[in-house]
Amino acid sequence: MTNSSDNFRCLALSGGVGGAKLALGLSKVLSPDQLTVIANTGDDFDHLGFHICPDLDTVMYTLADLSNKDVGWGQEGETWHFLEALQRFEEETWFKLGDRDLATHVARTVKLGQGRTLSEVTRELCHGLSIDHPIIPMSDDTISTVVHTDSETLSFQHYFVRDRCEPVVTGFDFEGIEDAKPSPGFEQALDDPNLGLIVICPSNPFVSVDPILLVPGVKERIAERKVPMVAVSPIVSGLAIKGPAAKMMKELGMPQSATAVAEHYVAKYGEILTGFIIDEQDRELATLAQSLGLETIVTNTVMVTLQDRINLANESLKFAKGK
Ligand code: FO1
Repeated sequence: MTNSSDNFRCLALSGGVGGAKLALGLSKVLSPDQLTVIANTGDDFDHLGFHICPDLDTVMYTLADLSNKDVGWGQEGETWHFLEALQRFEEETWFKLGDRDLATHVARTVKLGQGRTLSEVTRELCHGLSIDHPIIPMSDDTISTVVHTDSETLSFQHYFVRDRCEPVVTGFDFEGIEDAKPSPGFEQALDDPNLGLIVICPSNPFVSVDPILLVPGVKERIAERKVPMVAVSPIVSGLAIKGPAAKMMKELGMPQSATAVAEHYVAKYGEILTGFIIDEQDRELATLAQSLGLETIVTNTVMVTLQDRINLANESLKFAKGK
């Protein structure tokens, strides 16, 4: 542990694959009492009778060292007997549910059906996977990301997986967000007197980070607390490390750069965002990010090895208050 102060707490906000990598790095340097990971639930959907929470599952599998490292989602060493058998009945098989992964969706769906909240169910799933660090949904209320495209409006997984992010995006909505509340664990973490840092993991700004920060009351709570908040750019050298972030930026008429990510965050969360981390390949953009009023660190953000994840976690922690 590099940050041994018992009364330091860090909150990491994460989407799927990229965010989970940094969450893993943070979990290697912070104890379960010091780190809480909040996952986006805007990607959640009901499919084939199951309630599926892709970002929660990706973070869980990553911290449990069960994740499929090639694609980032699902479990390592999967078999696909369920999906192959399902195909015979001409049911939808575009969303690849592996046999091991399926157990998570069955367990979640059964437990939710018994009346537990998503937070309670996620705690039980984490316990079953022997995960010590708290992984908490952003809300127990249903918030569904929809993608507006130049031809139609699509639910997130239809856009992302079924249509392979091919449609041209024109905007996003988070259905249900106006009436949603942060989950109890999210509220507790935001109110923790020892909260010393919020890390926005290198996740998609539009469909992973925005839904978390736009849950009513979250921005206001962060502003009241005056806790440093640092964002790690998911864009390196004009490309997204994973996923459609750069393609979305182009289609939304934005430059595809780390600075444009910083501008997006400053426009939306300027009063609460204090720091920005960009990759050393984008070193020349550091002064631009600084000119937006953000304390900026240039470091390696491309997380290939576990040590890369730990190094980036340690760089993020440099922004903490009261270390
Ligand atoms: N992503 C894909 O690109 N194709 C899939 O078939 C797929 C299946 C899948 C199953 C379970 C799960 O938890 C995630 C899955 N994902 C799949 C990933 C996921 O839909 C996206 O990566 C996230 O929603 C974006 O963060």
